[in-house]
Amino acid sequence: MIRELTSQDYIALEDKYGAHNYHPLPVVLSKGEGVYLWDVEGKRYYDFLSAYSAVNQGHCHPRIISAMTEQAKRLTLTSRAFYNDMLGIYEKYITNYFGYDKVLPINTGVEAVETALKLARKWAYLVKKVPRDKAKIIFASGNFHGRTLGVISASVDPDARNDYGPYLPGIEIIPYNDLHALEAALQDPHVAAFVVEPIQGEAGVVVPDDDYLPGAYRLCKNHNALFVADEVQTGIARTGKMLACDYYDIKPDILILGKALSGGAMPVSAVLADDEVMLTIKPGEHGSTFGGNPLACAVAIEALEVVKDENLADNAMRLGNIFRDEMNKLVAKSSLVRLVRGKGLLNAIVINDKEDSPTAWNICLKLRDNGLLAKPTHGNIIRFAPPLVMTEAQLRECIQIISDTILDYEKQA
Ligand code: IF1
Repeated sequence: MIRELTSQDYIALEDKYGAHNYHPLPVVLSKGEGVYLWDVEGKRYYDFLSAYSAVNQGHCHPRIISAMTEQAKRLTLTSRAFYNDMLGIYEKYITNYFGYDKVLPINTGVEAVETALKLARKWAYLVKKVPRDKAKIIFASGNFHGRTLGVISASVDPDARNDYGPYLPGIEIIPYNDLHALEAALQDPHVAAFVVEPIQGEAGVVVPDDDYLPGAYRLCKNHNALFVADEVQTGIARTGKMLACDYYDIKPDILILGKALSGGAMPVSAVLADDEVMLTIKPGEHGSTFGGNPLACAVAIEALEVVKDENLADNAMRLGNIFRDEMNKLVAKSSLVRLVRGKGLLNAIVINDKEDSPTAWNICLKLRDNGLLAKPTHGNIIRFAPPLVMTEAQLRECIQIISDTILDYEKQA
């Protein structure tokens, strides 16, 4: 017997049979197209999360889905035990796109970060000549780079970290947006790399001072350490440039990409570097069954083509400026919203309430009721990151929804 399940049924299934490692907003989605999502009851929403910036190109972009299905019918996976007719084409395409000698293709964001850490250590021992097992990697406090044991060892977030010890050694955590702290940490001659998000996503879309990233890059150069940019979330047009680092004209020694590299169709990530770094890893020393699979290659090429052909970086820049201007008007009108910050279409509003109060969560429930999906993050902050294919008219409709919802909430509180 087939019977229609309701949202409540689907939620109950996840609750009973799935691990409880998430606390989703209660909405059950079954369809996506462009900037829109639909729940199982058929209600339509504007997506203001974009799967944490993975669907920059919009849900189910026809060109990406077409590239995916065409390739899926031909060849999906060979492993790297053999060559295939897509990988080299993709490697040439993406290295040319971002201006690097080489790429190491892998799957999830955190695997790409792990790859970067391994590369940095290899480079430290083989090129910089750091004594064996002494290499150190510097991270910024408030970072989010994923969920592996290696990466959470660099986290200061108790939720990500607690009761997972012992942690990876060879890590130093310094304050974000603090060049003096970085300069002090770089005095250690064993430093392999400094790993940084150009904008900290999980910390609540924290944009550093304008001189921070170029200053950090220069300090790394002066102290013979690699500058590693985690652009898993900020990259691929999200912040109004192809890369957030493009705002400062800096080219990271190691660039980490993920999420929107596939437009959200499947996990595809990449680590880009020049030969001096990339060739320190030799055959057999790193890899993954699915890394560089032909399906991922076809999808990633198309996803990157779409970003260029549809001028998504320019659109993100233009719409982002409108969004922050309008949110600043809301800040002036509402005592509930303390400030808006961000770059391009990676933005957040800070709610004027205690960090542990449920206000941001409750506002997100009201936004959902009013047809817009966003997610609160730590410290009473709501992240706003719609797909970059949004039109100005759609954005203005969304701004209206957000403003009305917040002013309404304030009246009732
Ligand atoms: C989750 C946050 C976003 C990332 C950066 C690497 C990764 C991420 C800069 C790892 C992943 C995600 C993962 C997701 C929540 C989410 C997130 F709220 F936790 F901080 F986007 F803002 N570097 N970020 O942001 O990529 O391995 O997941 O593919 O539920 O963990 P991944």
